[in-house]
Amino acid sequence: MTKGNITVLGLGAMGSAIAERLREAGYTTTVWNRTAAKTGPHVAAGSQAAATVADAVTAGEIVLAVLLDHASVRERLEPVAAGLEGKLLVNLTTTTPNEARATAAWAAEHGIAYLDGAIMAVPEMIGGPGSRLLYSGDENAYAIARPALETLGTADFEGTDAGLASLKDMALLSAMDLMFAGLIQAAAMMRTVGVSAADTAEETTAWLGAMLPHLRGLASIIDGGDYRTGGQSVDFTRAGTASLITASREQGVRADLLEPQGKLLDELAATGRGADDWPRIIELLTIR
Ligand code: FVH
Repeated sequence: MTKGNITVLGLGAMGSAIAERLREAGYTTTVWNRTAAKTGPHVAAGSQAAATVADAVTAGEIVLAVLLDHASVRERLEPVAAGLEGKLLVNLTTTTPNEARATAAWAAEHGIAYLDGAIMAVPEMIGGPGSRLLYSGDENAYAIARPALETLGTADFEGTDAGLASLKDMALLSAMDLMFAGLIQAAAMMRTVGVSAADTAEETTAWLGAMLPHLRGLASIIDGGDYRTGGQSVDFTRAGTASLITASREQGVRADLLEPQGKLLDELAATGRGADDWPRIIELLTIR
């Protein structure tokens, strides 16, 4: 028994994984891709291919956009706004929060129920236990689409501001990027004495694993808003960061990845905050 008609726009690595999962879950799927040849394997597996975006939009009650970026979504959807009227559009394309809000406003103008999504998974994870997707925007649309969306992974509704899913996505990806940059820095330093990146990755994995519980302690200082809790101070951390920068340079390795934190700590010390807990850095990050 089929469960409904879902259109997937975009058959890159992620769109393909999503279309495949929806088929497995019993949905009738219509697929469209700019490079039409990519629809072949999906048609062979049971999907229908649409020749145009307009045809694809007509076929689905729910339309999932899984394109490259905000510009490609708007380029493809704006010409078919009339066809989307009364339908439910879920945009799983990575965008900034303001891009998501702009698309939500555009959808509202055209009578399109809009959900913005952020995928916290890689294509191989879709439908598996570790896959998590965030949604924000039209709550009623979320309630309707939820059974289908839950086949892709854990579904979390973040709120009616369409930018919220993207904001959390960007925040978590920021944390991830800084962590991965940390491995690059460590590997650059260790290879100066012949240690492989693989060995440094093993050591880094163990070390960061041991440090992860400290995230909650830092968060509690930030949420408390009192930066005199007796935690690790700006002065202490500043000296430590200065040592990291010096050690890196002594090994002939640029310290560009470490320097930004050093600069922020210097700024706090220069304004008389040296004895404060070092997470006070967060107060400098707000652009005023
Ligand atoms: N892959 C991943 O691990 C990440 C996980 C987190 C979420 N992202 C986001 O998902 C969106 C799609 O990513 P993807 O992995 O499918 O990306 P690609 O394999 O590069 O496929 C891109 C598709 O977009 C089509 N496309 C590009 N430009 C246009 C355009 N101007 N008009 C219409 N379609 C366009 C492209 O078509 P084609 O090149 O095959 O003709 C692909 O279908 C993305 O936002 C990630 O950030 C994935």
